Amino acid sequence: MMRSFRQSRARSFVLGVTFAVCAIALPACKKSTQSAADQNGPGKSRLVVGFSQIGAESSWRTAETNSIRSEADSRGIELKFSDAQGKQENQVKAITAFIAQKVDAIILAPKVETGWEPSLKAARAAGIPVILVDRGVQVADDTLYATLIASDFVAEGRMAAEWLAKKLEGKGNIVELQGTPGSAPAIDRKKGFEQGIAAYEGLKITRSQTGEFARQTGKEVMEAFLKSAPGEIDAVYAHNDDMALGAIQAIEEAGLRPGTDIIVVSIDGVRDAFDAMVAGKLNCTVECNPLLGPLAFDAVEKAVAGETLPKWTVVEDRVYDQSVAAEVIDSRKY
Ligand code: GYE
Repeated sequence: MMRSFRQSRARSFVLGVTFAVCAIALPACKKSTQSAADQNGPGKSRLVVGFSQIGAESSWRTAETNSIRSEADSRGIELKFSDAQGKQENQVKAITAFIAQKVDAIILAPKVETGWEPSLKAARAAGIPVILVDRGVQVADDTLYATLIASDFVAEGRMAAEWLAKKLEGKGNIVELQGTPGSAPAIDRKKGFEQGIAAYEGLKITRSQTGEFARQTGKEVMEAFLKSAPGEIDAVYAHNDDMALGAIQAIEEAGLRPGTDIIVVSIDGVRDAFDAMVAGKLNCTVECNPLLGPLAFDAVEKAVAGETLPKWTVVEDRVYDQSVAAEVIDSRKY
């Protein structure tokens, strides 16, 4: 964990910083102090938090939105929700609006890694802590945000590569469907996967293009890959399940069997991915837990109380493949 932390985030985090590792579902991670609602008490105003969400490009993101909304509700926190419809400029505008509304804290899921300094500086000047969720940013000064709550995407990419290398016995042509260009998960999942396959001379990424983390775009890109290299694709590595599900459709429409003729591995672990594994069409998914509400509001309450937080709370993930899909599908929470 530490090694990949340094590799992937050295540019944005100071070394030696401490960070907490906890699995989202663990009660141990639950805040032990009172909730904001309790702290507010009768007559006191409740916390107001602005949440700038990227959009709804994937089922992962919808699950994240729901988790944050429901956690705010259960803590009696007023949530101002802004959906940026996939545009960073809308996120920048949302932050400006939250500052004008004098919110107590801002939760930001940043679309891409760069371009945030002016917004973060404005929030800091107004004394409003910013909690980053799900994706990291590149800033020269990491005190501009209170904490990042996210998975280790380099590790996820590496886990996908290791699983695939074993499945293909170290040999084969892989096509890659990348996430949103410039986003932390696209950059780091690519990096981790490349690190993971580097040990295998026979494994090659023969084509790589963005599918924007979206099912339809993933399908279209896969159609183009299949047309340009008929019979030459052994496996698909998709940076998220939605694109893998789109690719599966493209493979079927090309008259091939996804999961058998072409191996498919992806990341997220959403419900539809488990269904596709049970159906034998998706081979493997690396979990990326979107249920960030509890950790995000623990961080909000601590930041508002003036506590210093770890720079990165790593959400732990694991690999699921077809061999366990049927057994665990009913226990999935998203
Ligand atoms: O994997 C993908 C989504 O930022 C971790 O964004 C998130 C990613 C997730 O659209 O499905």
